[in-house]
Amino acid sequence: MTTTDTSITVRGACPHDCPDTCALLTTVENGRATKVQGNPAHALTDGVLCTKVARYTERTYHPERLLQPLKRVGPKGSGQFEPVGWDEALEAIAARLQTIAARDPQAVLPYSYAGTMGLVQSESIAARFFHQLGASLLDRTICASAGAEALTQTLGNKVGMKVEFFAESKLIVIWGSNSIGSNLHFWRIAQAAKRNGAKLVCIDPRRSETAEKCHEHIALRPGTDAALALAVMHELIVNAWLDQDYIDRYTLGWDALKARALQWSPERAAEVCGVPVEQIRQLARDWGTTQPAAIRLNYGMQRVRGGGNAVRAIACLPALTGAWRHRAGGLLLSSSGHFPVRRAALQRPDLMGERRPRTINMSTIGDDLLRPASPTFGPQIEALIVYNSNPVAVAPESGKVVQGFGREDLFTVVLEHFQTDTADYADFILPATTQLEHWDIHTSYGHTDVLLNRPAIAPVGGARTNTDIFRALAARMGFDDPCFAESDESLCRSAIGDADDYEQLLAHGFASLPVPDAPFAQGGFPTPSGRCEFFSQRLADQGLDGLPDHLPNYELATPGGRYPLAMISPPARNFLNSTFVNVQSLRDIEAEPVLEMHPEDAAQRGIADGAVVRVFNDRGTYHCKARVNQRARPGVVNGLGIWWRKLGLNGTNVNELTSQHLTDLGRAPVFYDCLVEVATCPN
Ligand SMILES: Nc1nc2c(c(=O)[nH]1)N[C@H]1C(S)=C(S)[C@@H](COP(=O)(O)OP(=O)(O)OC[C@H]3O[C@@H](n4cnc5c(=O)[nH]c(N)nc54)[C@H](O)[C@@H]3O)O[C@H]1N2
Ligand SMILES: Nc1nc2c(c(=O)[nH]1)N[C@H]1C(S)=C(S)[C@@H](COP(=O)(O)OP(=O)(O)OC[C@H]3O[C@@H](n4cnc5c(=O)[nH]c(N)nc54)[C@H](O)[C@@H]3O)O[C@H]1N2
Ligand code: SF4
Ligand SMILES: [Mo]
Repeated sequence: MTTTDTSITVRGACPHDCPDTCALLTTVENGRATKVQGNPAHALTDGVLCTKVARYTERTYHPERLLQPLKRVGPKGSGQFEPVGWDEALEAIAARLQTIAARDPQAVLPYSYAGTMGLVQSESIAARFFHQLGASLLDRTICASAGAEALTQTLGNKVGMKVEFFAESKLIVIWGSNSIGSNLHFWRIAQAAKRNGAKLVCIDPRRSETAEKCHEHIALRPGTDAALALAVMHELIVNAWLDQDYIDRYTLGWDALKARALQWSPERAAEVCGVPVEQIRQLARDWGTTQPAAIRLNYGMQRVRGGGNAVRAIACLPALTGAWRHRAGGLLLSSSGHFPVRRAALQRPDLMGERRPRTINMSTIGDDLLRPASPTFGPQIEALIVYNSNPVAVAPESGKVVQGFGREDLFTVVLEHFQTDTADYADFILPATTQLEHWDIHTSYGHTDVLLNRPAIAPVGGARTNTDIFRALAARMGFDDPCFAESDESLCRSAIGDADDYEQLLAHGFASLPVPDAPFAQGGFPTPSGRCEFFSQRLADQGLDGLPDHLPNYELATPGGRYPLAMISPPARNFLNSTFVNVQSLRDIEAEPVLEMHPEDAAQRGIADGAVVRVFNDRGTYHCKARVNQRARPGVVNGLGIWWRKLGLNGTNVNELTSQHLTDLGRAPVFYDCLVEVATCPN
């Protein structure tokens, strides 16, 4: 913290679900935050923030910020509330939870995700609270679990290249990621590489902001990445572009993978992927003949049925050419496995004692809220405590989600900054602090630095930290274990590393993990075999295919089918999932919910650019504006997300159309495996 005569500057960390985890500097004048900037001392942030967080004060002091607890007064979902005191709200919530828990605590379900990525304000006191109660456990699958499981089965953990070394790569393949929109600081590194002569290739069905700035764009059909990766392997084999020494020493299952890859000629893959065969050959030639070569894989490509297998196939490519030998070679999907987080100390699963509560998958919350009690399911869900998430907007098949949240007999508490689509369905809404108002500690999934977030300002209005709210509830429920009294600063101190590291965080705001420059130059993968596992015995033991393969999407267009268009719904650049949709200046940039369509698909349906259209399938209907342009490839429409339903054109968003199917690995949702039809909308 630095002080001048008129203002102080406080070091923090961006809390959002973004791989960049930027270091923040907040200027505070007379107790009010006046500016949020990137910290120039943190190399990866380099003083630069995205447009969203550069406007953080607008969000923090938003006129609609929740400032006091609210109690429902109208019918469920009507959004009618009246203010109540904290004591009244906490008493009522504790009493209701106690009544339900007396029958079966598993009827209570926490629902949270990454509204904040902070280790303290996400799963620390909250997790302790639900563990002590014996509530159902939540499988947090909504974003990354297919890729995470796939990476773990192949490389051994969520580990990979250090992001800064992409600057030295000669070939960068950006695979299933719109870096400019969702990983801005990586894009800055890729630009540095480009200036040094690197070739950039983007693999994405959408001609994204990133794709149009790369040397090559491979606009494949959604869900066909494994076929592409296998065909690249085919070419590496037939052209002898392999590092056989690396394969022999540091990999497992090459003979079997080789046999599989030889079934995937570029011609066969071209047919499946819907791209020119020469583009596949060129990708293989680039990958096979350039060093150092690196893949920036991201989660966008794993939101389909075969997402896990696709990540497995792609994660094999660096080992085949020995790319890992160089610090600027290899692959990065997530770096989160590098961080030695003391999760058990933070979350205290031991508080469950002998109890083994059931686990509910957050990605099927629609179906699960509508499920009656049964011997296989257990008790009906009677209470839901939502924090750091907006499931009514972000979970798949919203029709079901809304129906579930609309159950008059369901008791719902939502901890929030704003009255989101989810908060509309609450019985009680509790106002939570933002990152400028609380302590936290942050790891990252896009780099290998730890960051400390200090509060810059006092809580706005009557807001309280998530931790404080769960501490207060614990006290009212009679949970007297001393762990419920632990302070946020103490939690920050004990979350990662040792005391010296924490002193450095206090002094500088960030610290780098001691990760080797080229972690797998000589193998040493954290798998059971210590090798890069092309073949996974662990998967085979579960009765699954031990080798990666192409699994076609659940929803594949067929000639004459009712829903001929594949819809993907990647994020709009100026929103972060559903966060920021209510910030006027950012919503003004996005203007309105849009569906990008290729001119041929639009012409066939008589749809003009700018027309309001109806996007529909058997699950529901979504109205938005058509943007007819070349960002969409033929046969694929891009419904940019994730709008608040109530700020959309007909009170729905893209998730009205998505399904609750799950991925091959990791039980994740398949947001981008979704067929629709589009028609003009009679006004
Ligand atoms: N501005 C902004 N930044 C964000 C987010 C946000 O909402 N807005 N969200 C954050 C979160 S939660 C996450 S998980 C990360 C996600 O970060 P990324 O994984 O980089 O995700 P996206 O930017 O969504 O990019 C996904 C890209 O994948 C493409 N895609 C869709 N289907 C396929 C496919 O089958 N194959 C291939 N190859 N590509 C496909 C989409 O068109 C899109 O351009 O971004 C984070 N950063
Ligand atoms: N169709 C479609 N659906 C998708 C995706 C997609 O690409 N397409 N992406 C998916 C992905 S990758 C993800 S990660 C999920 C994201 O799903 P969520 O994690 O639910 O993300 P957000 O929509 O950003 O909602 C986070 C909420 O947490 C609140 N919040 C932030 N900080 C705090 C805090 O400190 N305390 C409390 N109490 N609340 C806080 C914010 O105000 C915000 O309303 O959505 C998924 N849904
Ligand atoms: S959202 Fe991402 S790019 Fe924007 S400030 Fe946060 S970490 Fe940085
Ligand atoms: Mo995500």
